[in-house]
Amino acid sequence: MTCNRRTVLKAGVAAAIVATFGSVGPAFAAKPLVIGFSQVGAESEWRTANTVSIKDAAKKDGITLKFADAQQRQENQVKAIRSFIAQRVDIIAFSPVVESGWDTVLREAKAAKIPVILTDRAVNVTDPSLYVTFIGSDFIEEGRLAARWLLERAKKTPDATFNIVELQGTVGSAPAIDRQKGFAEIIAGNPKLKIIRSQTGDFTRTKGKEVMEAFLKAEGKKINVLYAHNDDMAIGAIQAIEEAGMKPGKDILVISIDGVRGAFQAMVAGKMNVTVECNPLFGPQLMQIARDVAANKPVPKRITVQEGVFPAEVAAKEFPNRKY
Ligand code: GYE
Repeated sequence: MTCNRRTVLKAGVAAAIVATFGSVGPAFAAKPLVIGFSQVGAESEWRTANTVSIKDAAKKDGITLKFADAQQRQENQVKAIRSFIAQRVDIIAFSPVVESGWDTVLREAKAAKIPVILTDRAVNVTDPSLYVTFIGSDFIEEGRLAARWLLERAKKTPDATFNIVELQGTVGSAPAIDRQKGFAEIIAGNPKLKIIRSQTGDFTRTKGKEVMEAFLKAEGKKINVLYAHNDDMAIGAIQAIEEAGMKPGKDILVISIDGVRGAFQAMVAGKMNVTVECNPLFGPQLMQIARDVAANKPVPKRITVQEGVFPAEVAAKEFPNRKY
């Protein structure tokens, strides 16, 4: 008797669930996906936009995001990844601050059967099966595009030589290594274009300004071009150039990468000449890939983000369209 009543009751509850959710299966199966994400830090406008894009996309998709800020330190990222493994998240995603030194911790993730998605920056590992996929930009190509802009510009003044100072990104990071490589490849063998100083500014405004001050002290008016691996360093350097009594964008050409709003403002003000776009807004794409990986669907090993080049001439027109 009691047994029967319970059966009826159960059937009633199931019917109510079916009525509410359409079918019994998904209502019970819909456990939110949990992603552990280790971010590089908050070093630049680009990074801030990237963090917002990832957090917003997770929220919109009902994905639980465990977010850890590594403050530009690899050991913090290793700790965060180990804690994600201990918490048994469904997916680990991270933007590696530097390229090397990841084998051990990624082997631990693999042993725990937690798939790893790389975002933005690549790693140098001996076993590519340690991560499922990498979504990010082609940094070598960005460096090439920056140099090609300068080559075109140099054609306008065939007799001039261009002494270049380079502000590099974080030492050992994929964007610093590749942006240097791509740029060097294009100017190689051209006697008019010469890098006279190159030093890291760690992708920040403060360091960009400091290092540019040192460049100016050492080389002064010999400097014709600044090539910065990101906009924030370029914006810091612009201040240093102005404080040294020179005109950024005129006395010293300013070439940079990212395409953040601050760069567009600098171009509109005539203080920067060109920025090569590096798109940080891949949060929605990352969530889609995470869902595919969790569902065991095949995903490409390399997913490249599309981007453009924006010279100062188009800055005012493009500025209202910029989303970061
Ligand atoms: O260009 C820079 C940031 O890894 C692509 O990191 C990213 C770079 C970006 O700090 O602004």
